[in-house]
Amino acid sequence: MSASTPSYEARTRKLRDVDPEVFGLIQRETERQEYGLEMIPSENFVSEAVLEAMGSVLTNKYAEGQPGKRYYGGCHVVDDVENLASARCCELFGAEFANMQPHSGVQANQAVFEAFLKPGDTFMGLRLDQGGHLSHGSPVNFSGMHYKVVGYGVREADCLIDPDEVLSLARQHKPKLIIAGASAYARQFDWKVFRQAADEVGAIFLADIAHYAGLVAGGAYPSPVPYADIVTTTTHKTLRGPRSGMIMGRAAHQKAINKAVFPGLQGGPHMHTIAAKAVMFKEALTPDFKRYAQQTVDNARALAAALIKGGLKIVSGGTDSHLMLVDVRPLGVTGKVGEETLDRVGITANKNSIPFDPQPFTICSGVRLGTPALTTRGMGTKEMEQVAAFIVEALQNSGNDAKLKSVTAGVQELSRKFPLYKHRLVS
Ligand code: DSN
Repeated sequence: MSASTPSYEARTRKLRDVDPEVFGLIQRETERQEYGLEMIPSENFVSEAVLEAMGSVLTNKYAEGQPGKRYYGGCHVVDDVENLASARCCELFGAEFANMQPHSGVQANQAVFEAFLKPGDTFMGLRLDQGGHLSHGSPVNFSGMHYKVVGYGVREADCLIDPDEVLSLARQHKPKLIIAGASAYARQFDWKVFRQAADEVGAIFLADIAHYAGLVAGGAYPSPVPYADIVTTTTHKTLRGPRSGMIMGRAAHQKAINKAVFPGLQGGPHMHTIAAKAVMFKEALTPDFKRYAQQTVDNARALAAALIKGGLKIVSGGTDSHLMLVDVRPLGVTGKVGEETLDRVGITANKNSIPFDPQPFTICSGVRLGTPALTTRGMGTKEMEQVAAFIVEALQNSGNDAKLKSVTAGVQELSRKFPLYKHRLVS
């Protein structure tokens, strides 16, 4: 086949020529990201190098199995890719082994259940309505459907996890697995308490650090690696990598985890994504990333303080991480109206239940905010005060179009000062 065959010609055309519709949609989304303020704490902006790895020819390769033990030929290059990613992961987190293959955080968690539990077994996790994650026992998720869930919560007085409750529930129910981790908990987990609870009842201790992974990597949040049997995480939140998952842990569990991921749950690993994870680890191993992690936390603290000054309430009174749960009721709105109002001014956030929320899940009394994406753009504590002022002004004027328009102009002006990508806004 020569370079002039129709097949070669068709295969090598640019996206904009092949599919102007999809090209246009990607353009629109690039502009939305570039000219708005992204404050969903589970979102971030990957580097152009990570994007490049994700868009590489590695997507063409099947590689079921483990490096060196594949079910396909031609895997010598992708073996090196996967080994490199795993080695960098272990170096970054100090883990004894790493499995790079889970396609997502939920699939990483599912593999842990498959490796250590049988359907009907009991496990403990933070309740979804108190900040936990879907895969930690929600009745509409595999974890809540196939296993017996014992949920722990936060104290009503200070909205902090109560170590005594964790220990006493473990003693009472003797779970096989205890999960520590959250989607909307701004404070530090005391990993030692979960280790103690697991040791007392012979349970596996799983730390799901999907939200905190980048902060842990950068030394801005305590690491569970010395305490947990297994650590799972997504790779696209504070860790700032491709949309995916991974598992780390103690060497004694490596075989069970590898088997649960493949052939237990998945087929071929996404080698282009694993390459992007390798790039992400390389970036996260730099002093620059350490600064990023600390700045993300500093920014969150500055934002929380400024929002409190503006009349809002922060669940648990503040944050030790990249996120905060804002009780928006003092400004006379619900979480739903809060999310919609912020969307209108170009600030992207999500409504979220607060602990002991009187509102249903569809309305909520809170909005969850985070600083990972804005910090990636280069914003600091000074900008956080400005962002807080936009948020307060928007929420105070949710029905006032003229005011919202002027906040939108401010949001766009600020975003333009912190350009996101150099090679992505091609028109
Ligand atoms: N959906 C993610 C979040 O936003 O926190 C958790 O998986």
